[in-house]
Amino acid sequence: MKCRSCRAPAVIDVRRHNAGFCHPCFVRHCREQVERSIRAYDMIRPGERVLVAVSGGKDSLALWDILLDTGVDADGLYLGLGIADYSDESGRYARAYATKRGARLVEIDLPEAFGYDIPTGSAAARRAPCSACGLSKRHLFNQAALDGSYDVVATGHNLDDEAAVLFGNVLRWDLAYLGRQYPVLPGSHGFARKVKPLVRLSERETAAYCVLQGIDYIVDECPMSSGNRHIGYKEALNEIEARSPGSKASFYFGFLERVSPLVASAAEEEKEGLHPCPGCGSPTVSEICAFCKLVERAGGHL
Ligand code: Q46
Ligand code: ZN
Repeated sequence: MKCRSCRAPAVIDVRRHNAGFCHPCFVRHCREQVERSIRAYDMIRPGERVLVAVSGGKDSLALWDILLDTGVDADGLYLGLGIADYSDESGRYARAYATKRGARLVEIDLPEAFGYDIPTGSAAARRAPCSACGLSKRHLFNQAALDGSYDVVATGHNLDDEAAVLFGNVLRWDLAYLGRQYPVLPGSHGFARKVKPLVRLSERETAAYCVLQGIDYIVDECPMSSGNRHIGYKEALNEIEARSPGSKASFYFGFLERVSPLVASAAEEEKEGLHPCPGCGSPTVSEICAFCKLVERAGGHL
């Protein structure tokens, strides 16, 4: 197979685009896909400061790398979740990348700062590990962005992630979630803008990007991910994609273009009735916010 752009021997084929790429043209393809998303959804404006949520995995490191290479002012934020060896190792990859690039990595350690880790804290709070983890991440990434005067929080969600989340939301016809599922969530009082610049790249492309660019990342999955519903949705979509390449992209981008405008109001309604949490100041509709509730039940558990 030859490279679509320059006819040199291809190192990767992307069936969705019915194209092969050589190493330099593939790297350019990845950058172009990211820049295209940034422009199309007005994710990052010139001069803005970006905080990248870095897990040490392929997606977040590829994202950080592409943002730095395209001239975006991007620092990383690593959150220590206290998931035994997995956290130790993923932290090492995040730090090693930052050192290699001379980039700034902010670190927050959950056990140290809040007195709980995901395995014991989620059990104490009677929440599924991924639910306690997701809540902690959302809150702390946002808080760190506000504290550090960043304009934007960028996460490494890729096309496979977003298509799987969409699949789950459609299976349950969860209109509030569907209304919020968009590659950019605008900032508002107490919330930094959230963006997902990798939505035009698949998991396989971000992995290939890291391998070709010599970026070391944690390959192991989080040990708490078994039982995570999204894994099943991903497998189902992968089977469909194998039979008809491009299905995932048309499912997701068709939703963004044609359905998202119709359901956006479902999320708007939820915004009403927000007030600052007395514990942490984050906007919430409840008496105290979900994160403060989690810390109350899980914190000090170690
Ligand atoms: S880190 Fe956290 Fe994931 Fe592990 S506990 Fe679940 S949500 S699977 S992306
Ligand atoms: Zn709070």
